[in-house]
Amino acid sequence: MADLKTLREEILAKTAAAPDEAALEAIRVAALGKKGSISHLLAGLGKMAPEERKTHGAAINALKDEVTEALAARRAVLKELALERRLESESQDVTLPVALHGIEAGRIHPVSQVMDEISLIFAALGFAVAEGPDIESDDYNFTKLNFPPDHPARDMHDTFFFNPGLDGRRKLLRTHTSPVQVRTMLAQKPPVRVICPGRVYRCDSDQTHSPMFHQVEGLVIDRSAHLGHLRWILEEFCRAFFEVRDLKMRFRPSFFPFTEPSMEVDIQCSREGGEIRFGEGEDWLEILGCGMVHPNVLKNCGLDPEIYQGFAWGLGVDRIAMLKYGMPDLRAFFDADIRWLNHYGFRPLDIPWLTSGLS
Ligand code: 2NM
Repeated sequence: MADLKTLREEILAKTAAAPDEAALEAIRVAALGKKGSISHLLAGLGKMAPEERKTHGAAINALKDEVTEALAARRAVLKELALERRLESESQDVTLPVALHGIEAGRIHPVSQVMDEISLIFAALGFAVAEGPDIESDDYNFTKLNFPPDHPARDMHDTFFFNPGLDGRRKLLRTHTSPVQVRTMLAQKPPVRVICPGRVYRCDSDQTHSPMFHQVEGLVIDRSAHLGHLRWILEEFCRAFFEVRDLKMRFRPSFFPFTEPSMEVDIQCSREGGEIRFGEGEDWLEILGCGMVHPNVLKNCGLDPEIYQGFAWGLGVDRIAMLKYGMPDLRAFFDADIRWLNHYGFRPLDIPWLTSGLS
C-alpha cells in the first residue's frame, strides 16, 4: 500500500508537470499501457488471496481512475495552452497600415481618378464607354460634326495638323472626343448611350490651358430623346460627382456647330476666402457644354433626323478635377513631379467610388 501511495504521488506529480502532449502520452503509457506500472499491479491481483485482492483491487482501480482523470485534465490544459500559443504567434494586427512597397507606393493621377469617377456614375446610368484614336481625320473631327470649312476652330492656331499624306489629306490631333461619337453612330444602331473619355489637343498653353488635356463627352441617340432627359442626366451626374444632394443648375444658350439648340451649364457655388463650395451660395460656375445633336450631324453619321433625335455633352476633366480637389495650377498636372503626385494622388488600392474622393 505504501508503494501505491508513492506511485500515485509520482505519477500525479509527473502528470501535473508534463510540458506537452507527447510527454503526457509517455506518462500514460508508463502507467496505464500494457506494460505500465498500474497495469502491472492489476495483473498481480490474480495471484492474491481473495480478501487481499478485494482491498488491493479497489485501491489500484481507484488509482487507475484518478490517474486517468488527472491525465485527461492535464491534456485539456495543454490543449488550451497550445491553442493560445498558436493564436499568439499566428495573429495579425489588421489595424496596422499597409506596407508602403510595390504597387501600394504608387499613386493614381487625379485625372485618372476623376475619369474613373465619371465612368462609374455614367455606368450606373446605363452608359457604355467608347474610345477612339488620338490621331483623326479632318472629316471625323470637323466635317461630319457640321463645322463649316472656314470655321475658326480648324485654324492652324487651334489645331495640331500633320503634314499632308500622299493623298493630299492632312491628319490632325483630335481637338475633342466627338469623333469617337461619330464613329459610334456610324458603327452602331440606336438606341445609343455612350460616354467617350480621352485625351484631346489644342494649340494653347498658359496657367489654365495645356496643349493636351482630357475630355469626357456623352451621347444619347433614340427615337424620343429630348432636352428633359439631357437635363435629368446632367443633374444626376453633377449631384453624384460633386457629392451634394441639392444642387441648382443653370442652362444658358450658347453655340456649338454640332448641336442645336446648344447650352452651357453652370452649377451653383459659393466663393469665400478663395474656397469654392458646391450646392450653396449665390455664385455660378461653368462646368460643361451640351445640346441636341444637329440634324446635319445625324445625317452625316447615317441616321435619319426624321426618326432619331440625340443629345450630347462635353466636359473638361482636368478643369473639374481642379475644382473638386482644390488643385490651383493646371500645369502641375503634367510635370510628373513625385511630390505633387504624393500630395494630390489617390491610393491605387482604393476603389474609385465617390467616397474615396471628397468625403
Ligand atoms: C460639347 C458640347 C455640346 C458633342 C456633340 C457631339 C456629337 F458628336 F454628337 F455631335 N459630341 N459631342 C458636344 C455637344 C460636345 O462639348 C463641350
